[in-house]
Amino acid sequence: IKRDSKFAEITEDHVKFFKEFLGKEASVIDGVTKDATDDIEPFNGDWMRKYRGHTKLVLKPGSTQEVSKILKYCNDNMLAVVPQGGNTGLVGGSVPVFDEIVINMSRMNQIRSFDDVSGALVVDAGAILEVVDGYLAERGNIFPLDLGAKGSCQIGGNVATNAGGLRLLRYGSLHGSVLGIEAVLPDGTIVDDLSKLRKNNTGYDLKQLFVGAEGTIGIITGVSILCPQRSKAVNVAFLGLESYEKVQQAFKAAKGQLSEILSAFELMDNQSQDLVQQVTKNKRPLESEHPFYCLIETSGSNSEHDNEKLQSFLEDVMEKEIVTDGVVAENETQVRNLWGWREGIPECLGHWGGVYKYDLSIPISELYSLVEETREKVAKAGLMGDTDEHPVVDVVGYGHMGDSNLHLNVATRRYDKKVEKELEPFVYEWISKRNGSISAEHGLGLAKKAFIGYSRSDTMIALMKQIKKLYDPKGIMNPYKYI
Ligand code: FAD
Ligand code: 2HG
Ligand code: ZN
Repeated sequence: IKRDSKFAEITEDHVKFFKEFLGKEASVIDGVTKDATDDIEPFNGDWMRKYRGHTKLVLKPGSTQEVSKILKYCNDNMLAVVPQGGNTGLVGGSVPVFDEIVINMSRMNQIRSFDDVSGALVVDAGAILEVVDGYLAERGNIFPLDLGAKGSCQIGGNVATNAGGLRLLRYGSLHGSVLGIEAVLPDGTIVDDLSKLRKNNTGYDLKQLFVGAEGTIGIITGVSILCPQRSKAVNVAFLGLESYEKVQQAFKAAKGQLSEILSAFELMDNQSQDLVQQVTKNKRPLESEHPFYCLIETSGSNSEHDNEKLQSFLEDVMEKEIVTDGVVAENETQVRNLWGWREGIPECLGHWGGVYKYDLSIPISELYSLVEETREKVAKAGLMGDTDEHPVVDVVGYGHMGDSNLHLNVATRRYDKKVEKELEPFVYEWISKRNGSISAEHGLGLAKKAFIGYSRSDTMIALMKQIKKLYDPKGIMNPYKYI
């Protein structure tokens, strides 16, 4: 792709305007009037080290009013922008492609209000997920989303990507838990829809458009969200299984026997666990190796009762030889340790250099076949080997079994066109044939933009383009991405 010449180039006058009203030094990183390369680089590169932009200006607004003023000015002057949260997104959506201005939300990080009766929390978009969840924990509540990047990702980024995470099975999608949104449109208009109530059937539910819009129609500045009570009893089991067939049986049994206390059912193949071990050097949770592992979490109100339920579930699935081996965490440290084997996968896989990531919705019966077929294809092409000539380290599968969401990851020594050609469009065609989704929870960004047609019809894409045009007629919001 080429830089769109309709966008203006940033000048010293533009920078002067921003500096005047944003005031504080820390809120403008200026690479236009001076060399600020070192300070700017972290905002240009993404978490996977796969995408790199060339912005010369990073703005950090401190209020909704400031966001409004920035966007109005950019819109009037045809300056393209990229909204940026914690920059942990996995589709290259949060970094510029060319010289778009980065609008980084990290300074807007206050908790605005919390109602401990209704559970409605109102928070600035730039607040960090783990910090917000810590605040809620002190009050006996929980944020209805959790994911491995919690230490860096922001609520605004989570909502903008409609992140799914580790407990969607229990707490549902953000489309259900977000109660309201405050956002700024490209022309500076502030949309104040920060409702704290669950119900409001008076017309189109416009806030939903911002959930998963990836910064293409406006900047989210505040979020109101329903936060459930934190469960007093959390139990975690880690199981070893001999086939994907048995994983499915275990999932069905878990839903039946653990029903209302089941809060996560995560899948990991042995290959993924092997790579995690190579990086962390930690001792694996089970004595011997198994082709598949499941992490099951229960969250309920009565520890003894929940434990009993989990134990009898385990006895049952082991007696029926669905599960070969298993371990139950006995304390907080063990809970964290077992979760580490699941949550740590994305970070460990990056260890070798590059990872091709596919985040897919697949009918559950066929979910793992794609990993096997891909592994075979990559091996046949002579790419497997973890050497300079055969750069692929391994093809692994893991993910949110409870949501039919597979993460197919191909760990490689470097990003390499030969590897990419083996994987694409193969993976997308495979998904399309099964009416799956080529992006279950990470979004489109730059990485998946070209492939939206594998999951959406021409009619739907045309409607999306109309929405984009309506909200952002000049096209300054996160250009070159999404649709
Ligand atoms: P960024 O990466 O900064 O931005 C993401 C997108 O949102 C960009 O397009 C950006 O322009 C836009 N954006 C950001 N803030 C705003 C705003 N205020 N207004 C408008 N647009 C905005 N995702 C899952 O769904 N489930 C997981 O389990 C999961 N686990 C992860 C684990 C790891 C280790 C990592 C690195 C990522 C994981 N992700 C997961 C990816 C996920 O999308 C992000 O972690 C998170 O939701 C993005 O938040 P962020 O603040 O970092 O947003
Ligand atoms: C997870 O579930 C994240 O761990 C990341 O969604 C998945 O890196 C990936 O492919
Ligand atoms: Zn995920």
